[in-house]
Amino acid sequence: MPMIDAKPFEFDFDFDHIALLCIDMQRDFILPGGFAESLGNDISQLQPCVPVIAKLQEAFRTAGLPVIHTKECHKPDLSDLPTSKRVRGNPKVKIGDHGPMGRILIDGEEGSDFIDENKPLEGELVIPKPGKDSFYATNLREYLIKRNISSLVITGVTTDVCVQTTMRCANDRGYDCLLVEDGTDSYFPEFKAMTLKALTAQGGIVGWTTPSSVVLDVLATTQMKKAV
Ligand code: C5J
Repeated sequence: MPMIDAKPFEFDFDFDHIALLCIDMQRDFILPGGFAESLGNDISQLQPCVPVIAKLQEAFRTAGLPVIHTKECHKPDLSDLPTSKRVRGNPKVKIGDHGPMGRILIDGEEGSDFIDENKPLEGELVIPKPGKDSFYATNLREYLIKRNISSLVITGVTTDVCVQTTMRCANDRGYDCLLVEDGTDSYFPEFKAMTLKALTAQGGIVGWTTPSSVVLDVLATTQMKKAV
C-alpha cells in the first residue's frame, strides 16, 4: 500500500480510492473587493496556498485522480441562507447584497466563482454548499460512495472554518483525511497553526497533515514507476 509521511504517523492510501478536495478557492474569499475583505479580513494571508493548490491539482490530474471543488454560496432567492448567517455581526455588506463582483456569495455571480489559478476543469465535480461543512445539503457523500473513495487529500480556505469543519465531518463519515499544511490558509495565522495541531492531536483524532512536497513526491514517483 502506498504511504505518505505525515503527522502524527504515516498516511496509508490506495490510488484507486483517493481524491483531492479543494475547498472554497473563490474570489469572494481571496480577491480584493470580495466579501471577506469587506468584513475586514486580511486577504493577503490566503495568497500562499494558491500556487500550492495549483501544483497539487496538476499532479492529481496528471495521475488521473479525481479533483473535487467546493464553493460556499447560496441560491439567488436566498432560500438556503439562514437569517442568522446573513445578519451575524451586522456586516456593512451582507450575503446577497450587490458588491463589486456581483451579488455576494450567490451561486453564478462573479465573486462566488473560483479564482483563475485554482478553477475546475471541465468534468470535475463542483459542489455548491450553503454551509461550512461540505457534506451539509450537498451530493458529496453520494459522489464519494459512487467513486469508492475512502481517502481525501484536503486543501483550501479557510483552515479554521470550512476546511476544518469539512475535515471533521468527513472523519465522522469514515474518511481518512490528509490536510496539506501549505495548501491551506487562514486570515489568522495563529488559528491555522492551532487547527493543524488540534486535528492531529490525540493520535490523529481527526486526521493527518503533511507538506505538499511530500504528496507531490509520492505522486511523481508513482508516475515514474508507471512509465517504466
Ligand atoms: C468562511 C470558508 N471563512 N470557506 N468560509 O466563511 O472558510
